Amino acid sequence: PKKIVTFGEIMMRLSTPGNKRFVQTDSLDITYGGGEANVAAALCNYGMQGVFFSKLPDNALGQAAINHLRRFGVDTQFIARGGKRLGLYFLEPGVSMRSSQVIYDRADASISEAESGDFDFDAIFANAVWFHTSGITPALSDKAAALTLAALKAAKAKGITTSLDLNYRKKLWSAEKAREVLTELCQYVDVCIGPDATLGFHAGDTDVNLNELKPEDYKTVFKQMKDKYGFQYIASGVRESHSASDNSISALIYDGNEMYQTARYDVRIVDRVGAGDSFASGLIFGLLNGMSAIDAAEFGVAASALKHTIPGDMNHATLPEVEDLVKGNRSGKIQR
Ligand code: KDG
Repeated sequence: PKKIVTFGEIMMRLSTPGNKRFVQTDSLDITYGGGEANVAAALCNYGMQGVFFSKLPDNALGQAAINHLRRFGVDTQFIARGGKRLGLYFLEPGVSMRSSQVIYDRADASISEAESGDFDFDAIFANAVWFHTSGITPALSDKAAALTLAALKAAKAKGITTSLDLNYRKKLWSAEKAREVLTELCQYVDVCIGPDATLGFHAGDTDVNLNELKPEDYKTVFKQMKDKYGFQYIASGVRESHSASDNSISALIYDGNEMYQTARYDVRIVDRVGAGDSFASGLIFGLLNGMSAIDAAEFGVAASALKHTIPGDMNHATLPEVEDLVKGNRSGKIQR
């Protein structure tokens, strides 16, 4: 199978059961997730060799996060052990008119203190065909930002295709800092993913009001970004939120000439955390398997639609299920 490497943080997620609010719950459900870990897990589900590297504490909680990844068959051999702690995040899922709430408790997590000596990039990237990371990881600390840059450079030096999901997290850093750091990282990125392409990052470079951008206007922004950074593709999910329980989703992909929009799906939300990572992994899977840009984006958005129906950060949808949905064999798909 093709080897795809991802790098980032995996956290323990503690979520309230049964639509309870944080202030009323007496118990919390445990799972594990993190943008790039979610991508590695989904790619393993599609039969690829997903390798996730990070740093986790040398205690039972670090081991539990590794064991979770192993359920999917993720290759965890390059995860460094040590440092202070496992990052946590608390989730109060939203429903109807009540939005989801996220509280991070991830300061001083082992990955934020990791250094290049923790990782052997030659071994990690040997025989790999793709490297994926996100804008979450460089937001964790200056050290994590330096590692993200070093990993992207090492991957590019080996001729590996790279993708970055911008994944802007305003709770982790300011728009100014994000723009500064991501601008440098983007020099080493082939496939740029994320509607956040527009937020706090590119915003300073254009007079378009990005919050009011319509899909047809994205082409202008995507073209500017491609010209500036030389991306091969820029892709973005498009989400229309009807309530915390119902969304319509589709995606856009720009190849330097054409902008394509996928079919739209009306989804009832069971859990939408990781839906963007499902899009990214589907897109990567499609591009790696010879699909055209639009077909890869169609695969990604179908995978993302299915993720909305599955609890937890990681996508347990199978390859035949995603393919079936792309073919229109299930309800909820609205042709473009
Ligand atoms: O994309 C999903 C992630 O947001 C989730 O798994 C948690 O990595 C996470 C984060 O930093 O929010």
